[in-house]
Amino acid sequence: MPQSSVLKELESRLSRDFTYGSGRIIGSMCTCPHPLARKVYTCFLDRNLGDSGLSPALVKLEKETIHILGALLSNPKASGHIVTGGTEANTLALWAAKKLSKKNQSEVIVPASAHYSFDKAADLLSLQIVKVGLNSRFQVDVEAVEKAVNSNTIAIVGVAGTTGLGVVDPISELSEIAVKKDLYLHVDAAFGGFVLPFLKELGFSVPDFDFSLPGVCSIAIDPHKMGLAPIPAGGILFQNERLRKTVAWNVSYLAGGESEQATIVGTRSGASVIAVWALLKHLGTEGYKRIVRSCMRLTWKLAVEIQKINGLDIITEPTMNIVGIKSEVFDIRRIAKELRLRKWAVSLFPNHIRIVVMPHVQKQHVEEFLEDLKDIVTELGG
Ligand code: 0PR
Repeated sequence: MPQSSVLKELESRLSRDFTYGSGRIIGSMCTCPHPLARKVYTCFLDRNLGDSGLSPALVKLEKETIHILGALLSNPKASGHIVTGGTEANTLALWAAKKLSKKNQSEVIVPASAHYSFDKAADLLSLQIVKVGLNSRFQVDVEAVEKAVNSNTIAIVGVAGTTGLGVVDPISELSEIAVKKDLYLHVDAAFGGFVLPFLKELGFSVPDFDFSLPGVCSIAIDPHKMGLAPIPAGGILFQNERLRKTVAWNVSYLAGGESEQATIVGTRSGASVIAVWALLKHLGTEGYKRIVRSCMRLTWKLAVEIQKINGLDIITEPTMNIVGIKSEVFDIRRIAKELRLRKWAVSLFPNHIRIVVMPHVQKQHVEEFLEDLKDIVTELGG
């Protein structure tokens, strides 16, 4: 096929899919990449950090990127990488914990609200996941975590911005347990990492969740969620270089000479790293603060309006730009089905619909969504 026909066919076939730009995807944690990131990414598509000897300048850029993210998370000395996403970041954390554990130890304690990537990682690494229940505020029950610790435990996971509701676990209490029991503590801030520090800067009270707590060994923070970076861009930060080294491999024969890899994948996108660096430099604290502020304003508006609809309620006050819609009256699956028929891409959890007010979701989209929601409830007899 000539190039023009290939392009035409792709354009026509893919135009049927949902796009962020339409504002109809309101249940996703990704968004339209920032125009600068898009530009930079396409300029450097050929760069491969798997053969790092070829690109010493790019290696330096990744170190700078990690340094900036580390500073954002209270530890400029953190060591880590830009990876493919939260799943790789969480897997690397459990891998490091496993490598540091004693022989035959295999249990990892995670909140019931933890992302399914921990189940995947545990399956791959032959670890056992021990799921602990939540308190009335949907945070992990710290007492239950302490009770679950035994001689077989290798790590504890806390979530700063849960997938379903954006809730922050009591990480400082988990840190105390980790220090007391000498356990690895990983914090999954894949979503919250690009929200919480800026909420704090905006004057909101944000609980400690990062390397300011002595027990925190690693943090997942994803630029391809609220960082506005193109997919794939996750982040894994270890408290120090020694911890990062536990998952490092030396490869001797590469074109760029001997190289070290501390990621799961070998060949990996240098363009992703360059795009994240560019965004951190361009947007900076002020830029991300503006983005978080505008998402939060719309989130609160949405939460208030949902509570005014007969038969609907929110699960909990939003901590970040995520709202959980529940109903005591209607079947929430039915409402999700009706919303999907009206071309809203919502996310459905067992007891609630999750709305994520990402930067591509604008005021008019929220208003249109609320209108449809009201119509649906009326049709269902509310
Ligand atoms: N940790 C947390 C707290 C997450 O919420 C997620 C994904 C991950 C880790 C894993 O991240 P990766 O998907 O980057 O590996 N959270 C979203 C979710 O499962 C991912 C997502 C993104 C889903 C966009 C849908 C979508 O359209 O809901």
